[in-house]
Amino acid sequence: MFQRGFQASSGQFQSQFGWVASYIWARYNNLTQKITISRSLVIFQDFITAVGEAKTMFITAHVGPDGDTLGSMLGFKHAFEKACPHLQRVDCVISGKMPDVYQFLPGIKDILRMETATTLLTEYDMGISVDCGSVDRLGLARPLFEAAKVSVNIDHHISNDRFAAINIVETSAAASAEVAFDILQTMQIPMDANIATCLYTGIITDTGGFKYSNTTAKVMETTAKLINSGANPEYIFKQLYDEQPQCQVMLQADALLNTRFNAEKTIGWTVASRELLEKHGALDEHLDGLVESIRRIDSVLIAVVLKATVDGQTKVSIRSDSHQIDVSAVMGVFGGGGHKMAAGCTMPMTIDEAPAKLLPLLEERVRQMQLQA
Ligand SMILES: [Mn+2]
Repeated sequence: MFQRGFQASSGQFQSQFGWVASYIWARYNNLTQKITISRSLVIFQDFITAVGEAKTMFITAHVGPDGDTLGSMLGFKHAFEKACPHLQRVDCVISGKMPDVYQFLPGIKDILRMETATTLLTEYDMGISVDCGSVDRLGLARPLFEAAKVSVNIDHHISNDRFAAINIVETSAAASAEVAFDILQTMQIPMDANIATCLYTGIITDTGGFKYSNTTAKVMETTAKLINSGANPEYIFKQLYDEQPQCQVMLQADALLNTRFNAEKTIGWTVASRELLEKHGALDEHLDGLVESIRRIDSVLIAVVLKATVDGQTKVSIRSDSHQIDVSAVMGVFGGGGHKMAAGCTMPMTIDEAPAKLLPLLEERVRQMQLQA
């Protein structure tokens, strides 16, 4: 299926005529379907060719992986292992810790960690980074990624700096999993329940449970196809959101009670020290979702959670509640990034020092927005 799918079509449209010719040809024949197919073939062409030529592949992602990161990695792994028998191995590897909440994902146990992996090759034919905006966020996996014969960057962050040989950065996509779905469709790799569960998880987590502005009609169409292929919405939702450990609920209640605000209450922030995590016997991942609770407060336009890292720096998680406030740009000032309304960075200072550096920039953003209104 895979062989027939991409070889016949790509040969016909791309190698001989290129995109412009195939577009004119399709218009001439009034075949809109062909236009769609040839457009995605142009975008994915180099990637599809590289997959066809690779014998060994590894897939990696940013440190501190989330549902989209892991879902996209595993979706690709399941799909390629099933549909590309010429691939001798598809290894998934991440740097750093993996949140427990994603243990339900099919194949999650096969994801290796750079810190402990002993079976990795020193050089792969193909290295794929998913859901990662810049190469330094690959952490310990970066050297392996850079050593690959072909490097690929598949992502949807607007801050992505196109760090690979092949870059597929679809900033209009809600999730990397949505991009992965489009690629697999173009390759005519059939969905199954495992692939669908992984990609569905990526989409539901990056759309905040289908409630952010990135929840487009296309997202819903993709999601419907994933459900038809075996993704179970009730099961996945329960795994992700309805089963929180007690330490998580208590930690977040504590941190939420200590939320601070500026005078107009347009900016709300809270601080999570290592001591606070220890007090509740909680891990870093148990702060997930806290920033949303602050953003939900009616007056708040920017919500921030400042977390102390083990090495004494400050990890910032930030949300905007207005389309007019681009928090990704503010995070860029500190070497971070993300999406317009959801972003983050690591500041090289303690959680006591960080607010004084960060808050004036946020105040300025709110002021600019109010002036424009
Ligand atoms: Mn993502």
